[in-house]
Amino acid sequence: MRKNGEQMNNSRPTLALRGVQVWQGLLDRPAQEAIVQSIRSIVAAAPLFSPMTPYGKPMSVQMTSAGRFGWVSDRTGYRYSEAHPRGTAWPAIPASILDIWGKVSESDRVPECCLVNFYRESAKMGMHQDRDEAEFGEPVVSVSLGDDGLFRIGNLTRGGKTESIWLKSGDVVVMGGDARLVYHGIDKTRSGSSSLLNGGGRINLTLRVVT
Ligand code: MD6
Ligand code: FE
Repeated sequence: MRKNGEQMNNSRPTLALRGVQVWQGLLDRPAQEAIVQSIRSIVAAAPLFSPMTPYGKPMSVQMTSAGRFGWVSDRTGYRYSEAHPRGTAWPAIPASILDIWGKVSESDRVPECCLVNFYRESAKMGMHQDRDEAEFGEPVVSVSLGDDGLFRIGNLTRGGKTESIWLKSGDVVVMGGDARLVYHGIDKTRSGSSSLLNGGGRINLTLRVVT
């Protein structure tokens, strides 16, 4: 929990869906452009790769990370790693991205991983829980940039009724508290819906405390 006087924030999420907070339009266009610039330097130091699922099929989303830990996936499974698949350390999480965590997370920890997901046309992400972290008391914060993405929110167990929302460029999602372990995924993106990224596509950043 936040200590008195630390990082006070008087804004509020615009929407809550099954306990998942959505801060629509939290980042204006200049803020989005600045973050895209910092993602370019992350990708220069730690190139995007297509993780292999344990089933031997590449994911449709390309990934890289910043921070002490990055998320990797290969035939031995999914895990956090202190090295990029090519063997190098991950770059630091840029301050402009850490600032978003400070605004919305209500945490006094610092994120140790910023996972960068890049969706080209027709990429999607199946329903999953984020449960490779040690501390489920800490939220996961996500930032959407570029094309709209159809975000589906389910339940604490697989299956059942779901609700969906289009996430737009500049929207921030906080998955914490009772909603920390809900199943969620991206069904599709709306190609050409944003002019933010040269060449189109969608970027989603997820900030996590890992240890
Ligand atoms: C995406 N997001 O928006 C995928 N996970 O592309 C996630 O998987 C996610 O948005 C945890 C918390 C928030 C998220
Ligand atoms: Fe997730």
